[in-house]
Amino acid sequence: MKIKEAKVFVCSPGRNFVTLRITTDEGLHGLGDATLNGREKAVATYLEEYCIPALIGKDPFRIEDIWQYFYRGVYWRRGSVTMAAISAIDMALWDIKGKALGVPVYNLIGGKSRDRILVYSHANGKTLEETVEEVHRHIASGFAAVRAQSGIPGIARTYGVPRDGQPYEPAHRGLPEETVWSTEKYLNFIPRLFRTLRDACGDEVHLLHDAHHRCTPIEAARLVKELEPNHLFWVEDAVPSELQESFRMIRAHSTTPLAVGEVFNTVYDYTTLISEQLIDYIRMPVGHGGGITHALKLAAFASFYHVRTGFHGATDLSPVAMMAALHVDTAIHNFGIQEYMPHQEIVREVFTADFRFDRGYLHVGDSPGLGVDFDEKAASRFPYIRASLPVNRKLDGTLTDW
Ligand code: GCO
Ligand code: MG
Repeated sequence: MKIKEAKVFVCSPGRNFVTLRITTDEGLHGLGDATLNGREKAVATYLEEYCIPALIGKDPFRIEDIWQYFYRGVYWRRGSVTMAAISAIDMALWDIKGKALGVPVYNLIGGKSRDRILVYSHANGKTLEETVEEVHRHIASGFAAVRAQSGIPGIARTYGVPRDGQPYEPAHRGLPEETVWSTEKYLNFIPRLFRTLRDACGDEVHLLHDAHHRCTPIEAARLVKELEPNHLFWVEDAVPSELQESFRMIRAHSTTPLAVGEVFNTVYDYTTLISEQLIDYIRMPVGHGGGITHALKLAAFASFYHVRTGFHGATDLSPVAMMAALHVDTAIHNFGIQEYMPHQEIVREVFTADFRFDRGYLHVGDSPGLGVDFDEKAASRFPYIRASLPVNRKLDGTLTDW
């Protein structure tokens, strides 16, 4: 079998998605997600200009070799654009192999290690009271694990809390909006929120929180220490994590479990964090970190250090990436939890994915390949719209992490 054609589609059913479709001379096709929120066209061009011409004629079964060809063979390795492109190619090849052999991808990568996949949902409110109410609502609708984000008194808008009538994930049309941030106000409020939540919701439910890269190492240490009595499942991205060594200080102060890495894209972003057991969960998106092939290697490396997975699953990844993550979640031994935000209804006009939600867990279907379809005609009704994530400034106007 040979790769005959590969095509990139950039569509915007509610938000932008970049989809790669690889077709073989035997008429099989595979799908990959190449969406990089706010930088969609960079990955689309990378694929069209540099990868697709080199893919034509290759044997789609040689997944590892093709991965190395686009990683090692390009010289300029790593980086979010390159790795998102490689991820899309990799997912599409696993999809093709599964379809060619008539098996779901999880059966190509070790088979089922579990029957169902624990997921966490996103609850948020503008105030403490609203957030508590929302967490209750999520528990009542069946979730066993809930991430809580809240508006902060004294700050107009914050990460994770949508404006009325808008879908949660903030990628707004055009250039970035500017928001204002105060870590001092945040740190004064969040421990109170989680004390209230734990009292109101009891001990059973898993509570999670995303600090979204906003603390300094010592601020992060204070945060996780003050949250410790409320037994969170994890605190995510406590600091901007380019400097892995920051976690030595954070770790020394608390037993609150730590999750890191939704902006990472290779194993090398994690070497210190994992080998020194400075974190508990890896967040690298399967769709940004070299696809299924590299996610399996990262998970294997993490497993030797008792670190588990908690792959990114926000709605800025398409259902193709979601399915790829679910197959990995199903097969690996050191799975921890999967982030799950249902896509807007309109996304289902373009993508259909073979999984179902049942009482806090996702169940992946047994369709051959990844179990996801893409409707090219429907996609053409939703043309690309430039969109950007916000830019964040401190109260005095200094640019800070969003
Ligand atoms: C999460 C993430 C997302 C990111 C988004 C950026 O934990 O789900 O922090 O909400 O902000 O993926 O595009
Ligand atoms: Mg996050």
